[in-house]
Amino acid sequence: MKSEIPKILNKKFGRATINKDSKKFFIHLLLTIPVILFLVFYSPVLKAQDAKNKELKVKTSAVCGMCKETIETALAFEKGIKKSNLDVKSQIITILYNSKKTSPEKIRVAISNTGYDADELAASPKAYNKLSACCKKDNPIHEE
Ligand SMILES: [Cu+2]
Repeated sequence: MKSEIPKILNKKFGRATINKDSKKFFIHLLLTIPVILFLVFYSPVLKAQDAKNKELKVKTSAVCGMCKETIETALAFEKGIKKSNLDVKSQIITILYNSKKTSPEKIRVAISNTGYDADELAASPKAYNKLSACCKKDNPIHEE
């Protein structure tokens, strides 16, 4: 009789641990499945988006922070442009765009239409004349 007590305890304890383990396993599975599904179904989508997104660098005639504002704001409203960042010191604007919705040519035209040169494309004279005096391209590159 004495030796049967540990056996019963063992059985109960054993079952308890199995239940705990299978619960843990089940929860683990529930958490893991969505992650796997996400990776399987979304990675091709993410890759496809990466293929569409391209980077373009354009040399502009921007000379100050106001120029940067003007160009970046105008480009934010352009179709297919996701991001743009102008470095005033180098006058180079880096643009992330969707190559299915726009093209480097269209982007350069958009920049020209804000009054700034875009690589070989000269600024639209009409827009250039509207720029404030500090933003004219004969100014040296300056702060603010
Ligand atoms: Cu300016």
